[in-house]
Amino acid sequence: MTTLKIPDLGGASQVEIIELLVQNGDQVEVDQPMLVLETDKATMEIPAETAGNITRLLVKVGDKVSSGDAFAEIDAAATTAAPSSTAPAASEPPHAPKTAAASAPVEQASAASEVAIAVPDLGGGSAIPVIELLVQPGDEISAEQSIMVLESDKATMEIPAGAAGTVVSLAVKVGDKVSSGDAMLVLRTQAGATTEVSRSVPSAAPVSAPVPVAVPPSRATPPAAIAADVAATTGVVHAGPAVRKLARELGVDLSLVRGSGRRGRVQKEDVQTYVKQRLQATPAVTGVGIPKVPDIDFSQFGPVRTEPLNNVKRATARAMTTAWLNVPQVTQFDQADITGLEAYRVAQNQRFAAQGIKFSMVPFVLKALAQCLRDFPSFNASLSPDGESLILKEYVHIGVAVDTPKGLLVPVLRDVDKKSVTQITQELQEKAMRAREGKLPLSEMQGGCFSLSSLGGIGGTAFTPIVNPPEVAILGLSKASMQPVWDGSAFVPRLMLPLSLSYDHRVIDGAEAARFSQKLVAYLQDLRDVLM
Ligand code: CAO
Repeated sequence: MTTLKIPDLGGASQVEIIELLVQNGDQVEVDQPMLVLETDKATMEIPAETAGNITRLLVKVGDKVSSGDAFAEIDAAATTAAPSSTAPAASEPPHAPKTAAASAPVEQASAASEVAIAVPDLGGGSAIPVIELLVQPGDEISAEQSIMVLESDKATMEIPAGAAGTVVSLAVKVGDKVSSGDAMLVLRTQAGATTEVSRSVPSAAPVSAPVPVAVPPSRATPPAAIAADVAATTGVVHAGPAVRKLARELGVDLSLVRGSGRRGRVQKEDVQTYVKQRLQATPAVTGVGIPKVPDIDFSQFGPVRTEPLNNVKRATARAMTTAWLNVPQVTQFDQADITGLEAYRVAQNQRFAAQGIKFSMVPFVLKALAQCLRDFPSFNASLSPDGESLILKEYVHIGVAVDTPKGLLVPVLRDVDKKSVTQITQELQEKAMRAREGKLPLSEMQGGCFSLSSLGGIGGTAFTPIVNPPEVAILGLSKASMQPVWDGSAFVPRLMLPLSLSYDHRVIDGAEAARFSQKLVAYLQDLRDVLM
Protein backbone atom coordinates (compact mmCIF):
# COMPACT_ATOMS: atom_id res chain seq x y z
CA MET A 1 0.00 0.00 0.00
CA THR A 2 1.41 3.38 -0.98
CA THR A 3 0.24 6.69 0.35
CA LEU A 4 0.15 9.44 -2.24
CA LYS A 5 1.05 12.88 -0.97
CA ILE A 6 0.59 16.39 -2.31
CA PRO A 7 3.88 17.44 -3.90
CA ASP A 8 5.70 20.68 -3.18
CA LEU A 9 3.30 23.46 -4.09
CA GLY A 10 5.99 26.07 -4.41
CA GLY A 11 5.32 27.66 -1.09
CA ALA A 12 1.53 27.74 -1.29
CA SER A 13 -0.46 26.10 1.46
CA GLN A 14 -4.09 25.39 2.20
CA VAL A 15 -4.93 25.18 -1.49
CA GLU A 16 -8.50 24.16 -2.26
CA ILE A 17 -9.39 20.91 -4.02
CA ILE A 18 -11.93 21.81 -6.65
CA GLU A 19 -12.25 18.57 -8.55
CA LEU A 20 -11.62 14.88 -7.91
CA LEU A 21 -10.81 13.19 -11.18
CA VAL A 22 -10.77 9.65 -9.81
CA GLN A 23 -12.68 7.59 -7.29
CA ASN A 24 -12.14 4.61 -5.01
CA GLY A 25 -11.45 1.45 -6.97
CA ASP A 26 -10.16 3.29 -10.03
CA GLN A 27 -7.08 1.94 -11.71
CA VAL A 28 -4.69 4.83 -12.37
CA GLU A 29 -1.61 5.14 -14.48
CA VAL A 30 1.50 7.05 -13.65
CA ASP A 31 1.02 10.76 -14.45
CA GLN A 32 -2.75 10.43 -14.57
CA PRO A 33 -4.30 13.57 -13.03
CA MET A 34 -6.11 12.75 -9.80
CA LEU A 35 -7.04 16.07 -8.21
CA VAL A 36 -7.43 19.66 -9.36
CA LEU A 37 -6.34 22.37 -6.96
CA GLU A 38 -7.11 26.00 -7.45
CA THR A 39 -5.84 29.18 -5.91
CA ASP A 40 -7.06 32.58 -6.94
CA LYS A 41 -4.53 32.74 -9.71
CA ALA A 42 -3.66 29.26 -10.80
CA THR A 43 -5.15 25.87 -11.37
CA MET A 44 -3.10 22.71 -11.13
CA GLU A 45 -3.66 19.06 -11.57
CA ILE A 46 -2.03 16.63 -9.16
CA PRO A 47 -0.93 13.53 -11.01
CA ALA A 48 -0.49 10.00 -9.71
CA GLU A 49 3.17 9.27 -9.05
CA THR A 50 2.56 5.55 -8.96
CA ALA A 51 0.31 3.30 -10.97
CA GLY A 52 -2.13 1.12 -9.09
CA ASN A 53 -5.59 0.68 -7.70
CA ILE A 54 -7.02 3.41 -5.52
CA THR A 55 -8.03 1.78 -2.28
CA ARG A 56 -8.98 4.95 -0.45
CA LEU A 57 -9.28 8.61 -1.30
CA LEU A 58 -8.40 10.63 1.78
CA VAL A 59 -9.73 13.99 0.55
CA LYS A 60 -12.89 15.44 -0.91
CA VAL A 61 -13.81 18.50 -3.00
CA GLY A 62 -13.56 21.60 -0.86
CA ASP A 63 -10.77 20.30 1.36
CA LYS A 64 -7.67 22.44 1.60
CA VAL A 65 -4.30 20.79 1.23
CA SER A 66 -0.65 21.70 1.58
CA SER A 67 2.57 20.08 0.39
CA GLY A 68 3.07 16.70 1.99
CA ASP A 69 -0.59 16.08 2.88
CA ALA A 70 -1.70 12.54 2.13
CA PHE A 71 -4.54 12.41 -0.37
CA ALA A 72 -4.93 8.79 -1.45
CA GLU A 73 -3.89 5.25 -0.69
CA ILE A 74 -3.02 3.15 -3.65
CA ASP A 75 -2.38 -0.57 -4.09
CA ALA A 76 0.60 -0.46 -6.41
CA ALA A 77 0.75 -4.24 -6.58
CA ALA A 78 -2.70 -4.35 -8.12
CA THR A 79 -1.47 -3.03 -11.39
CA THR A 80 0.38 -4.65 -14.16
CA ALA A 81 1.51 -1.36 -15.54
CA ALA A 82 5.19 -0.79 -15.13
CA PRO A 83 6.01 2.39 -13.32
CA SER A 84 7.18 5.08 -15.65
CA SER A 85 10.87 5.51 -15.70
CA THR A 86 10.32 9.21 -15.53
CA ALA A 87 8.10 9.03 -12.47
CA PRO A 88 9.76 9.53 -9.16
CA ALA A 89 9.43 6.80 -6.57
CA ALA A 90 6.63 7.32 -4.13
CA SER A 91 9.02 7.79 -1.31
CA GLU A 92 10.97 10.39 -3.20
CA PRO A 93 9.75 13.93 -3.23
CA PRO A 94 8.01 14.62 -6.51
CA HIS A 95 9.53 16.89 -9.02
CA ALA A 96 8.57 20.09 -7.37
CA PRO A 97 7.70 23.26 -9.11
CA LYS A 98 9.75 26.24 -8.31
CA THR A 99 8.54 29.56 -7.25
CA ALA A 100 10.71 32.26 -8.58
CA ALA A 101 10.86 35.68 -7.11
CA ALA A 102 12.29 37.19 -10.19
CA SER A 103 13.07 40.51 -11.53
CA ALA A 104 11.07 40.39 -14.71
CA PRO A 105 12.95 41.42 -17.80
CA VAL A 106 11.82 44.86 -18.71
CA GLU A 107 13.06 46.92 -21.56
CA GLN A 108 13.03 50.58 -21.10
CA ALA A 109 11.32 51.98 -24.18
CA SER A 110 12.56 55.51 -23.84
CA ALA A 111 13.12 58.26 -21.32
CA ALA A 112 9.36 58.56 -21.29
CA SER A 113 7.33 56.40 -18.91
CA GLU A 114 6.42 53.66 -21.37
CA VAL A 115 7.91 50.28 -20.52
CA ALA A 116 7.81 46.94 -22.25
CA ILE A 117 6.79 44.20 -19.85
CA ALA A 118 8.07 40.71 -20.48
CA VAL A 119 6.70 37.31 -19.61
CA PRO A 120 8.14 36.36 -16.21
CA ASP A 121 10.04 33.21 -15.33
CA LEU A 122 7.77 30.32 -16.16
CA GLY A 123 9.79 27.84 -14.12
CA GLY A 124 11.30 26.16 -17.10
CA GLY A 125 8.14 25.97 -19.21
CA SER A 126 8.51 27.39 -22.69
CA ALA A 127 6.30 27.98 -25.72
CA ILE A 128 3.17 27.86 -23.57
CA PRO A 129 -0.01 28.82 -25.45
CA VAL A 130 -1.89 31.99 -24.53
CA ILE A 131 -5.53 30.98 -24.13
CA GLU A 132 -7.07 34.19 -22.86
CA LEU A 133 -6.16 37.86 -22.78
CA LEU A 134 -7.59 39.62 -19.76
CA VAL A 135 -6.76 43.22 -20.61
CA GLN A 136 -6.85 45.45 -23.65
CA PRO A 137 -5.17 48.69 -24.75
CA GLY A 138 -6.42 51.59 -22.68
CA ASP A 139 -7.05 49.51 -19.54
CA GLU A 140 -5.78 50.87 -16.24
CA ILE A 141 -4.19 47.98 -14.45
CA SER A 142 -2.64 47.29 -11.08
CA ALA A 143 0.67 45.48 -10.63
CA GLU A 144 -1.11 42.37 -9.41
CA GLN A 145 -3.68 42.28 -12.16
CA SER A 146 -3.58 39.29 -14.47
CA ILE A 147 -2.71 40.07 -18.06
CA MET A 148 -3.29 36.73 -19.70
CA VAL A 149 -3.95 33.07 -19.09
CA LEU A 150 -1.44 30.48 -20.26
CA GLU A 151 -2.26 26.84 -20.48
CA SER A 152 0.18 23.96 -20.70
CA ASP A 153 -0.77 20.31 -20.89
CA LYS A 154 -1.09 20.15 -17.17
CA ALA A 155 -1.91 23.56 -15.82
CA THR A 156 -3.54 26.86 -16.38
CA MET A 157 -1.91 29.97 -15.01
CA GLU A 158 -2.64 33.65 -14.95
CA ILE A 159 0.25 35.98 -15.55
CA PRO A 160 0.21 39.17 -13.49
CA ALA A 161 1.37 42.52 -14.88
CA GLY A 162 4.09 43.14 -12.34
CA ALA A 163 3.68 46.90 -12.72
CA ALA A 164 0.77 49.33 -12.54
CA GLY A 165 -0.17 51.66 -15.37
CA THR A 166 -2.14 52.01 -18.58
CA VAL A 167 -1.91 49.30 -21.23
CA VAL A 168 -0.53 50.92 -24.40
CA SER A 169 -0.39 47.79 -26.53
CA LEU A 170 -0.33 44.04 -26.24
CA ALA A 171 2.53 42.10 -27.79
CA VAL A 172 0.68 38.78 -27.70
CA LYS A 173 -2.61 37.40 -28.91
CA VAL A 174 -4.64 34.33 -28.13
CA GLY A 175 -2.95 31.31 -29.68
CA ASP A 176 0.58 32.69 -29.43
CA LYS A 177 3.10 30.55 -27.59
CA VAL A 178 5.21 32.40 -25.08
CA SER A 179 8.30 31.74 -23.01
CA SER A 180 9.99 33.59 -20.17
CA GLY A 181 11.36 36.91 -21.36
CA ASP A 182 9.05 37.27 -24.37
CA ALA A 183 7.48 40.71 -24.75
CA MET A 184 4.00 40.71 -23.23
CA LEU A 185 2.77 44.31 -23.35
CA VAL A 186 3.78 47.95 -23.32
CA LEU A 187 2.67 49.82 -20.25
CA ARG A 188 2.54 53.55 -19.58
CA THR A 189 3.52 53.92 -15.97
CA GLN A 190 3.03 57.00 -13.85
CA ALA A 191 5.73 59.67 -14.05
CA GLY A 192 8.55 58.82 -11.73
CA ALA A 193 7.56 55.20 -11.50
CA THR A 194 10.35 52.69 -11.72
CA THR A 195 10.94 51.30 -15.17
CA GLU A 196 12.37 48.08 -13.89
CA VAL A 197 9.65 45.92 -12.57
CA SER A 198 10.51 43.62 -9.71
CA ARG A 199 7.90 41.11 -8.90
CA SER A 200 7.16 37.62 -7.90
CA VAL A 201 5.98 35.57 -10.80
CA PRO A 202 4.16 32.33 -11.12
CA SER A 203 6.53 29.56 -11.95
CA ALA A 204 5.59 26.57 -13.92
CA ALA A 205 6.79 23.06 -14.26
CA PRO A 206 8.17 22.00 -17.61
CA VAL A 207 5.23 21.47 -19.86
CA SER A 208 5.93 17.79 -20.28
CA ALA A 209 6.60 17.04 -16.64
CA PRO A 210 3.85 15.37 -14.64
CA VAL A 211 3.94 17.93 -11.90
CA PRO A 212 1.72 20.81 -10.97
CA VAL A 213 2.58 24.37 -11.79
CA ALA A 214 3.40 26.41 -8.83
CA VAL A 215 0.97 28.77 -7.27
CA PRO A 216 1.82 32.40 -7.69
CA PRO A 217 3.19 33.78 -4.50
CA SER A 218 1.23 36.04 -2.25
CA ARG A 219 0.81 39.63 -3.22
CA ALA A 220 0.36 42.90 -1.45
CA THR A 221 -3.25 43.09 -2.62
CA PRO A 222 -5.42 40.23 -1.37
CA PRO A 223 -5.56 37.76 -4.30
CA ALA A 224 -9.28 37.18 -3.87
CA ALA A 225 -9.95 40.84 -4.38
CA ILE A 226 -7.83 40.89 -7.50
CA ALA A 227 -9.53 37.83 -8.89
CA ALA A 228 -12.96 39.31 -8.25
CA ASP A 229 -11.94 42.55 -9.98
CA VAL A 230 -10.61 40.71 -12.96
CA ALA A 231 -13.65 38.51 -13.22
CA ALA A 232 -15.98 41.47 -12.98
CA THR A 233 -14.23 43.42 -15.68
CA THR A 234 -13.16 40.71 -18.02
CA GLY A 235 -15.55 37.83 -17.51
CA VAL A 236 -12.68 35.46 -16.76
CA VAL A 237 -13.76 31.87 -16.83
CA HIS A 238 -12.64 29.55 -14.05
CA ALA A 239 -12.08 26.11 -15.41
CA GLY A 240 -9.41 23.47 -15.15
CA PRO A 241 -7.16 22.39 -18.02
CA ALA A 242 -9.17 19.25 -18.68
CA VAL A 243 -12.38 21.25 -18.97
CA ARG A 244 -10.72 23.84 -21.19
CA LYS A 245 -9.38 21.08 -23.39
CA LEU A 246 -12.83 19.51 -23.67
CA ALA A 247 -14.36 22.90 -24.49
CA ARG A 248 -11.77 23.50 -27.18
CA GLU A 249 -12.38 20.10 -28.70
CA LEU A 250 -16.12 20.74 -28.82
CA GLY A 251 -15.74 24.32 -29.99
CA VAL A 252 -17.51 25.64 -26.89
CA ASP A 253 -16.95 29.22 -25.78
CA LEU A 254 -16.46 28.72 -22.03
CA SER A 255 -17.63 32.23 -21.22
CA LEU A 256 -21.12 31.13 -22.31
CA VAL A 257 -21.18 28.10 -20.04
CA ARG A 258 -22.78 28.40 -16.64
CA GLY A 259 -20.41 26.95 -14.05
CA SER A 260 -21.96 24.81 -11.36
CA GLY A 261 -18.77 24.41 -9.33
CA ARG A 262 -17.62 26.44 -6.40
CA ARG A 263 -17.39 30.15 -7.23
CA GLY A 264 -18.97 29.46 -10.60
CA ARG A 265 -16.21 27.18 -11.75
CA VAL A 266 -17.02 25.40 -14.99
CA GLN A 267 -16.96 21.60 -14.69
CA LYS A 268 -16.88 18.96 -17.40
CA GLU A 269 -20.58 18.24 -16.87
CA ASP A 270 -21.40 21.93 -17.41
CA VAL A 271 -19.76 21.81 -20.84
CA GLN A 272 -21.61 18.61 -21.68
CA THR A 273 -24.94 20.04 -20.50
CA TYR A 274 -24.33 23.21 -22.51
CA VAL A 275 -23.66 21.24 -25.69
CA LYS A 276 -26.76 19.09 -25.10
CA GLN A 277 -28.93 22.17 -24.63
CA ARG A 278 -27.55 23.84 -27.73
CA LEU A 279 -28.19 20.74 -29.81
CA GLN A 280 -31.77 20.52 -28.56
CA ALA A 281 -32.37 24.22 -29.20
CA THR A 282 -31.01 24.10 -32.73
CA PRO A 283 -33.58 22.98 -35.25
CA ALA A 284 -32.47 20.17 -37.49
CA VAL A 285 -30.55 21.64 -40.37
CA THR A 286 -30.02 19.90 -43.63
CA GLY A 287 -27.69 20.90 -46.37
CA VAL A 288 -24.54 22.91 -45.95
CA GLY A 289 -25.88 26.41 -45.23
CA ILE A 290 -26.01 29.28 -47.68
CA PRO A 291 -23.51 28.86 -50.48
CA LYS A 292 -21.43 31.93 -51.16
CA VAL A 293 -21.86 33.82 -54.40
CA PRO A 294 -18.59 33.45 -56.30
CA ASP A 295 -16.25 36.42 -55.98
CA ILE A 296 -15.43 37.23 -59.58
CA ASP A 297 -13.06 39.84 -60.93
CA PHE A 298 -15.33 41.29 -63.64
CA SER A 299 -12.57 43.49 -65.03
CA GLN A 300 -11.18 40.39 -66.72
CA PHE A 301 -14.20 40.57 -69.09
CA GLY A 302 -14.16 44.33 -69.76
CA PRO A 303 -13.93 47.73 -68.09
CA VAL A 304 -15.93 48.15 -64.86
CA ARG A 305 -16.46 50.84 -62.22
CA THR A 306 -17.56 50.40 -58.61
CA GLU A 307 -20.15 52.65 -56.98
CA PRO A 308 -20.86 52.28 -53.27
CA LEU A 309 -24.49 51.63 -52.34
CA ASN A 310 -26.15 54.44 -50.39
CA ASN A 311 -27.62 53.89 -46.91
CA VAL A 312 -31.16 53.35 -48.21
CA LYS A 313 -30.08 50.67 -50.66
CA ARG A 314 -27.90 48.98 -48.06
CA ALA A 315 -30.76 48.94 -45.54
CA THR A 316 -33.10 47.55 -48.22
CA ALA A 317 -30.58 44.84 -49.07
CA ARG A 318 -30.34 43.80 -45.42
CA ALA A 319 -34.12 43.83 -44.95
CA MET A 320 -34.75 41.85 -48.12
CA THR A 321 -32.14 39.24 -47.22
CA THR A 322 -33.68 38.88 -43.76
CA ALA A 323 -37.13 38.50 -45.30
CA TRP A 324 -35.98 36.03 -47.92
CA LEU A 325 -34.16 33.84 -45.43
CA ASN A 326 -36.84 33.91 -42.74
CA VAL A 327 -40.20 33.92 -44.47
CA PRO A 328 -41.50 31.01 -46.50
CA GLN A 329 -43.69 33.02 -48.83
CA VAL A 330 -46.22 32.38 -51.54
CA THR A 331 -47.81 34.87 -53.93
CA GLN A 332 -51.49 34.73 -54.82
CA PHE A 333 -52.45 36.48 -58.08
CA ASP A 334 -55.85 37.93 -58.82
CA GLN A 335 -57.58 40.62 -60.89
CA ALA A 336 -60.15 43.15 -59.76
CA ASP A 337 -62.66 44.70 -62.14
CA ILE A 338 -62.22 48.40 -61.32
CA THR A 339 -64.23 49.74 -64.27
CA GLY A 340 -66.82 51.28 -61.96
CA LEU A 341 -64.23 52.48 -59.46
CA GLU A 342 -62.16 54.11 -62.20
CA ALA A 343 -65.25 56.01 -63.44
CA TYR A 344 -65.91 57.14 -59.88
CA ARG A 345 -62.24 58.20 -59.45
CA VAL A 346 -62.31 60.25 -62.65
CA ALA A 347 -65.53 61.92 -61.53
CA GLN A 348 -64.08 62.74 -58.12
CA ASN A 349 -60.98 64.20 -59.71
CA GLN A 350 -63.16 66.59 -61.69
CA ARG A 351 -65.18 67.40 -58.58
CA PHE A 352 -62.11 68.09 -56.40
CA ALA A 353 -60.00 69.72 -59.10
CA ALA A 354 -60.71 73.20 -57.76
CA GLN A 355 -59.32 72.15 -54.36
CA GLY A 356 -56.18 70.83 -55.99
CA ILE A 357 -56.87 67.24 -54.91
CA LYS A 358 -56.06 64.50 -57.37
CA PHE A 359 -57.00 60.91 -56.57
CA SER A 360 -55.04 57.98 -57.89
CA MET A 361 -56.18 54.37 -57.59
CA VAL A 362 -53.84 53.70 -54.64
CA PRO A 363 -55.89 55.45 -51.89
CA PHE A 364 -59.03 53.56 -52.97
CA VAL A 365 -57.12 50.28 -52.77
CA LEU A 366 -55.77 51.30 -49.35
CA LYS A 367 -59.30 51.93 -48.12
CA ALA A 368 -60.52 48.53 -49.38
CA LEU A 369 -57.38 46.87 -48.01
CA ALA A 370 -57.92 48.35 -44.52
CA GLN A 371 -61.38 46.79 -44.48
CA CYS A 372 -59.95 43.41 -45.53
CA LEU A 373 -57.41 43.61 -42.70
CA ARG A 374 -60.33 44.13 -40.31
CA ASP A 375 -62.13 41.16 -41.88
CA PHE A 376 -59.03 38.90 -41.75
CA PRO A 377 -57.17 39.65 -38.50
CA SER A 378 -54.42 37.10 -39.18
CA PHE A 379 -53.20 39.36 -42.01
CA ASN A 380 -52.97 42.24 -39.54
CA ALA A 381 -50.64 40.33 -37.26
CA SER A 382 -47.06 39.30 -36.53
CA LEU A 383 -45.56 36.02 -35.51
CA SER A 384 -43.97 36.13 -32.03
CA PRO A 385 -40.16 35.81 -32.13
CA ASP A 386 -40.31 32.23 -30.79
CA GLY A 387 -42.80 31.38 -33.53
CA GLU A 388 -45.25 30.01 -30.99
CA SER A 389 -48.00 32.65 -31.14
CA LEU A 390 -49.60 35.33 -33.27
CA ILE A 391 -49.65 38.94 -32.15
CA LEU A 392 -52.90 40.44 -33.48
CA LYS A 393 -52.99 44.19 -33.88
CA GLU A 394 -56.04 46.29 -33.03
CA TYR A 395 -54.87 49.11 -35.29
CA VAL A 396 -54.53 49.20 -39.07
CA HIS A 397 -51.30 50.94 -40.09
CA ILE A 398 -50.25 50.34 -43.70
CA GLY A 399 -46.81 50.99 -45.18
CA VAL A 400 -46.73 52.22 -48.78
CA ALA A 401 -43.58 51.63 -50.82
CA VAL A 402 -42.35 54.87 -52.38
CA ASP A 403 -39.80 54.99 -55.16
CA THR A 404 -37.31 57.76 -54.26
CA PRO A 405 -34.08 58.91 -55.89
CA LYS A 406 -32.14 57.18 -53.10
CA GLY A 407 -34.12 53.96 -53.29
CA LEU A 408 -37.17 52.38 -51.74
CA LEU A 409 -38.69 54.02 -48.64
CA VAL A 410 -41.87 52.88 -46.91
CA PRO A 411 -43.80 55.59 -45.05
CA VAL A 412 -46.51 54.21 -42.80
CA LEU A 413 -50.06 55.58 -42.94
CA ARG A 414 -51.72 55.16 -39.55
CA ASP A 415 -55.30 54.09 -38.85
CA VAL A 416 -56.14 53.79 -42.53
CA ASP A 417 -59.46 52.11 -41.64
CA LYS A 418 -60.58 55.28 -39.87
CA LYS A 419 -59.64 57.74 -42.62
CA SER A 420 -61.51 58.90 -45.71
CA VAL A 421 -60.12 58.35 -49.22
CA THR A 422 -59.49 62.10 -49.39
CA GLN A 423 -57.46 62.06 -46.15
CA ILE A 424 -55.52 59.01 -47.32
CA THR A 425 -54.79 60.72 -50.65
CA GLN A 426 -53.49 63.89 -49.04
CA GLU A 427 -51.43 62.02 -46.44
CA LEU A 428 -49.89 59.67 -49.01
CA GLN A 429 -48.94 62.55 -51.33
CA GLU A 430 -47.44 64.51 -48.48
CA LYS A 431 -45.45 61.58 -47.09
CA ALA A 432 -44.31 60.45 -50.54
CA MET A 433 -43.08 63.96 -51.26
CA ARG A 434 -41.13 64.15 -47.99
CA ALA A 435 -39.73 60.65 -48.59
CA ARG A 436 -38.44 61.75 -52.01
CA GLU A 437 -36.91 64.88 -50.48
CA GLY A 438 -35.19 62.75 -47.84
CA LYS A 439 -37.14 64.45 -45.07
CA LEU A 440 -39.10 61.52 -43.70
CA PRO A 441 -38.06 60.61 -40.14
CA LEU A 442 -37.61 56.96 -39.18
CA SER A 443 -40.57 57.21 -36.80
CA GLU A 444 -42.88 57.70 -39.81
CA MET A 445 -41.60 54.49 -41.37
CA GLN A 446 -42.27 52.33 -38.32
CA GLY A 447 -45.27 50.49 -36.94
CA GLY A 448 -46.71 49.13 -40.17
CA CYS A 449 -48.99 46.07 -40.05
CA PHE A 450 -49.08 45.39 -43.79
CA SER A 451 -47.43 46.87 -46.91
CA LEU A 452 -48.64 47.99 -50.30
CA SER A 453 -46.34 48.25 -53.29
CA SER A 454 -47.79 49.83 -56.39
CA LEU A 455 -46.01 49.59 -59.71
CA GLY A 456 -49.25 50.46 -61.54
CA GLY A 457 -47.97 53.87 -62.56
CA ILE A 458 -45.01 52.21 -64.28
CA GLY A 459 -46.32 49.02 -65.90
CA GLY A 460 -46.19 45.26 -65.76
CA THR A 461 -48.84 42.60 -65.44
CA ALA A 462 -47.82 40.98 -62.12
CA PHE A 463 -44.90 40.67 -59.74
CA THR A 464 -43.99 38.92 -56.51
CA PRO A 465 -43.52 41.51 -53.74
CA ILE A 466 -41.48 40.31 -50.75
CA VAL A 467 -43.15 40.20 -47.35
CA ASN A 468 -41.65 42.77 -45.00
CA PRO A 469 -41.28 40.88 -41.69
CA PRO A 470 -42.47 41.00 -38.98
CA GLU A 471 -45.48 41.79 -41.16
CA VAL A 472 -47.06 38.68 -42.63
CA ALA A 473 -48.30 39.90 -46.02
CA ILE A 474 -47.85 42.50 -48.72
CA LEU A 475 -50.01 43.50 -51.69
CA GLY A 476 -48.55 44.39 -55.06
CA LEU A 477 -50.51 46.40 -57.64
CA SER A 478 -49.65 46.27 -61.33
CA LYS A 479 -50.95 48.37 -64.18
CA ALA A 480 -54.69 48.19 -64.78
CA SER A 481 -55.64 47.46 -68.37
CA MET A 482 -58.76 46.94 -70.44
CA GLN A 483 -59.49 43.21 -70.80
CA PRO A 484 -62.21 41.30 -72.61
CA VAL A 485 -64.24 39.70 -69.83
CA TRP A 486 -66.92 37.07 -70.42
CA ASP A 487 -70.15 38.26 -68.76
CA GLY A 488 -72.06 35.02 -69.41
CA SER A 489 -73.23 35.86 -72.88
CA ALA A 490 -70.52 38.02 -74.42
CA PHE A 491 -67.03 39.45 -73.94
CA VAL A 492 -67.24 42.92 -72.54
CA PRO A 493 -64.37 45.41 -72.09
CA ARG A 494 -63.52 45.83 -68.39
CA LEU A 495 -60.68 47.68 -66.64
CA MET A 496 -58.84 44.97 -64.70
CA LEU A 497 -56.38 45.70 -61.89
CA PRO A 498 -53.77 42.94 -61.30
CA LEU A 499 -53.25 42.09 -57.61
CA SER A 500 -50.26 40.14 -56.26
CA LEU A 501 -50.65 39.11 -52.64
CA SER A 502 -47.50 37.62 -51.04
CA TYR A 503 -47.97 36.06 -47.61
CA ASP A 504 -46.03 34.29 -44.90
CA HIS A 505 -47.10 30.68 -45.25
CA ARG A 506 -46.16 29.99 -41.62
CA VAL A 507 -49.08 32.18 -40.59
CA ILE A 508 -51.46 32.20 -43.53
CA ASP A 509 -52.82 29.21 -45.43
CA GLY A 510 -53.31 29.35 -49.18
CA ALA A 511 -57.11 29.10 -48.86
CA GLU A 512 -57.13 32.01 -46.43
CA ALA A 513 -55.02 34.06 -48.83
CA ALA A 514 -57.33 33.27 -51.74
CA ARG A 515 -60.35 34.32 -49.64
CA PHE A 516 -58.57 37.56 -48.61
CA SER A 517 -57.73 38.29 -52.22
CA GLN A 518 -61.28 37.57 -53.41
CA LYS A 519 -62.70 39.83 -50.70
CA LEU A 520 -60.43 42.63 -51.86
CA VAL A 521 -61.55 42.05 -55.44
CA ALA A 522 -65.17 42.28 -54.28
CA TYR A 523 -64.58 45.53 -52.37
CA LEU A 524 -62.79 47.10 -55.35
CA GLN A 525 -65.63 46.11 -57.65
CA ASP A 526 -68.11 47.76 -55.36
CA LEU A 527 -66.64 50.02 -52.72
CA ARG A 528 -70.07 50.76 -51.30
CA ASP A 529 -69.67 47.75 -48.97
CA VAL A 530 -66.56 49.33 -47.48
CA LEU A 531 -68.31 52.63 -46.97
CA MET A 532 -71.14 50.87 -45.23
N1 CAO B 1 -53.02 51.08 -63.13
C1 CAO B 1 -53.02 52.03 -64.07
N2 CAO B 1 -52.56 53.28 -63.82
C2 CAO B 1 -52.09 53.54 -62.60
C3 CAO B 1 -52.05 52.59 -61.61
C4 CAO B 1 -52.55 51.30 -61.91
N3 CAO B 1 -52.54 50.34 -61.02
N4 CAO B 1 -51.51 53.14 -60.49
C5 CAO B 1 -51.22 54.39 -60.80
N5 CAO B 1 -51.56 54.63 -62.05
C6 CAO B 1 -51.44 55.87 -62.77
C7 CAO B 1 -51.94 57.00 -61.91
O1 CAO B 1 -53.33 57.12 -61.99
C8 CAO B 1 -51.17 58.13 -62.47
O2 CAO B 1 -51.76 58.50 -63.70
P1 CAO B 1 -52.15 59.99 -64.03
O3 CAO B 1 -50.92 60.81 -63.85
O4 CAO B 1 -52.65 59.93 -65.41
O5 CAO B 1 -53.20 60.36 -63.08
C9 CAO B 1 -49.82 57.53 -62.80
O6 CAO B 1 -50.06 56.15 -62.92
C10 CAO B 1 -48.72 57.76 -61.79
O7 CAO B 1 -49.19 57.46 -60.54
P2 CAO B 1 -48.21 57.65 -59.29
O8 CAO B 1 -47.31 56.52 -59.22
O9 CAO B 1 -47.59 58.98 -59.37
O10 CAO B 1 -49.17 57.71 -58.04
P3 CAO B 1 -49.84 56.54 -57.28
O11 CAO B 1 -50.71 57.15 -56.29
O12 CAO B 1 -50.43 55.56 -58.17
O13 CAO B 1 -48.66 55.84 -56.49
C11 CAO B 1 -46.78 55.68 -55.13
C12 CAO B 1 -48.03 56.45 -55.42
C13 CAO B 1 -46.05 56.39 -54.00
C14 CAO B 1 -47.14 54.29 -54.69
C15 CAO B 1 -45.90 55.60 -56.37
O14 CAO B 1 -45.59 56.90 -56.82
C16 CAO B 1 -44.63 54.88 -56.22
O15 CAO B 1 -43.63 55.37 -55.69
N6 CAO B 1 -44.60 53.65 -56.68
C17 CAO B 1 -43.41 52.82 -56.71
C18 CAO B 1 -43.45 51.83 -55.56
C19 CAO B 1 -42.32 50.90 -55.71
O16 CAO B 1 -41.22 51.25 -56.04
N7 CAO B 1 -42.59 49.63 -55.45
C20 CAO B 1 -41.67 48.59 -55.63
C21 CAO B 1 -41.26 48.12 -54.33
S1 CAO B 1 -40.43 46.62 -54.43
O17 CAO B 1 -41.57 45.58 -54.09
